[in-house]
Amino acid sequence: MAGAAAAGLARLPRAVQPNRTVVVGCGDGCYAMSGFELMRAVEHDLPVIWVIFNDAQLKLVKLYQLANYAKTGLVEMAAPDFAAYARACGATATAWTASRTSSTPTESRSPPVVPRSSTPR
Ligand SMILES: Cc1ncc(C[n+]2csc(CCOP(=O)(O)OP(=O)(O)O)c2C)c(N)n1
Repeated sequence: MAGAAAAGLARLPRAVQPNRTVVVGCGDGCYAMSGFELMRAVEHDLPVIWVIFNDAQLKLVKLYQLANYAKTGLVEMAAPDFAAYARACGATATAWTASRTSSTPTESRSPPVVPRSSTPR
């Protein structure tokens, strides 16, 4: 799944198969645009696991800019506190991180799963 617009689909599989946990995979930019989805998940008490691919930029937008204008702007982002963002939307959230420092992925002790909303407000 890619794109903030697609994040809205997070609720659909849960509605069809209510006993299964929803896992959303998206970029950091798309996650930053998903506040309403987080709030809806909390409202309906839906546990959601977000796997956020954090490259600190809107890469797709950057590529379009380069393709059309041969330069880029306003596409780099400071990494926010993803779990704090989810908590601001009313979720109970915990963040784990996995990093890649070379061509070989290296995983930290915790799984790369971000945040889980499970407690109604
Ligand atoms: C609600 C919404 N607004 C704007 C867009 C346009 N859009 C498509 S990709 C993208 C940037 C995504 O950045 P990121 O999630 O960090 O992924 P990356 O391109 O870096 O892999 C944007 C703003 C969208 N898909 N959905």
